[in-house]
Amino acid sequence: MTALFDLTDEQREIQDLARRFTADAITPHAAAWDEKHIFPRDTIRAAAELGFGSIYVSEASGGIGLGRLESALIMEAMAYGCPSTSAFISIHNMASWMIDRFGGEAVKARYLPSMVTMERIASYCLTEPGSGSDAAALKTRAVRDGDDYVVTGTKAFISGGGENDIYVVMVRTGEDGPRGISCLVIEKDMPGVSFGAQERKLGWHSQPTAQVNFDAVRVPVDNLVGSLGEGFRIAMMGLDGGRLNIGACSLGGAQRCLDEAINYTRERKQFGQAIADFQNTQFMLADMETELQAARCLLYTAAAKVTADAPDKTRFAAMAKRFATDTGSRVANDALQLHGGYGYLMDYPIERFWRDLRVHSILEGTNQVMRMIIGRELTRQ
Ligand code: FAD
Ligand code: 2MC
Repeated sequence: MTALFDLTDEQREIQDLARRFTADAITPHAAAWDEKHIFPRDTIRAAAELGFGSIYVSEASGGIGLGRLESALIMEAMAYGCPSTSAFISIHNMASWMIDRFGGEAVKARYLPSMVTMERIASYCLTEPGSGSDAAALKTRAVRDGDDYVVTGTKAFISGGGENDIYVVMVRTGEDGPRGISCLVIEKDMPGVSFGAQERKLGWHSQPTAQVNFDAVRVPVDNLVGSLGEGFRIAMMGLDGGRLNIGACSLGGAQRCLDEAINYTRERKQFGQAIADFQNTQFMLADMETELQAARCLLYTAAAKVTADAPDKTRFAAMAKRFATDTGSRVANDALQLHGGYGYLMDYPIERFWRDLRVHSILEGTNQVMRMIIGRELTRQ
């Protein structure tokens, strides 16, 4: 019976590999990346050498062809060192999968070989200044002219904006609403592509975020991913997986905070005893552990459903994202509280995790949007 609820040997090996990589290449540097706003391109490429840039890209396209649970395990392990860097790699995975799953042979051959190695890194561009939660209201327009689309518009909050080489962009090619949206691959160096200033953020300092502008950018027609009008569905299917990964990044970050809190409270003494011996401390740690385990169970179940293409996969991905990201932030907040004033200092890692995890309740669909997805499905006639 327990085998049903346990990881397989292969999954444990993948988890161990990701944990070793994190301990060697991420954890020792993450505080400096955060403080100095360093984008760790070399570490990201090293992750790609292990296949972590193409986790659920098919083997035929050069990926490692694993499922979404394995992806969650890898993201969770890397987030134990740096949630921001792990999430950045997740977004590249999402964009790569969209090209692999829906792209024609030409677009796959042009981009995927350099994407699986992360020699070229990809961004996912859905949000615009005037459309965030209401993503289907996007206005960036692509008009057919001969063998090109001419693209004009602006994407906001783009992770990797200005640094990445490839932009997987949702554009309007037809009517208003979701059915008039298509998906196009646009390169950084195409004439007419420009970037806004780097955003100044509360967290996620190890990765750039910027507005991306398209001013009459000519994009070859065969850079279309999927068919005309299919872009919104492709974008949403990408997010089913992205949301699992963001939830997994919260789990990994929160687990680190819990481990730090256990160590700290065992060593810190007040009123002549370790603060770990106060019942309040033990009750807080007990709740942190319990809620984290519950979130992990839901997230792994949702991941298995997305791999299996289960009919309720979108609802489960939304539930898991909502629950794991809210739980992760609560655990990080409690860990900070248990560190007292020291938790507020950059000498300890907690405040970085607290800042990095906070945005997971906002991006890849706010947690209110997650509730909308869940509620709509429950009440659909
Ligand atoms: P809004 O949609 O304006 O929402 C504001 C508030 O209103 C929220 O609390 C929201 O939940 C609430 N709200 C809105 N509609 C409803 C409703 N119907 N019912 C109840 N409440 C509602 N986007 C990309 O496309 N690519 C990226 O790479 C990317 N990276 C990001 C990186 C960072 C650091 C950040 C902060 C954002 C990033 N985003 C990216 C954008 C992100 O997905 C959006 O910020 C998010 O979807 C919310 O959109 P918004 O900011 O426009 O907020
Ligand atoms: N899989 C497949 N198809 C889907 C789908 C999914 N997960 N979700 C929706 N669709 C289809 C849906 O079936 C419908 O198809 P049809 O026209 O054939 O009936 C179509 O898409 C439109 O769906 P809705 O009617 O649900 O569209 P609506 O406009 O009401 O809103 C909502 C959908 C709110 C769920 C969507 O706009 C949304 O997810 N908003 C949040 C935006 C978001 O997550 N942004 C993240 C940006 S990326 C980021 O932040 C990063 C850090 C990378």
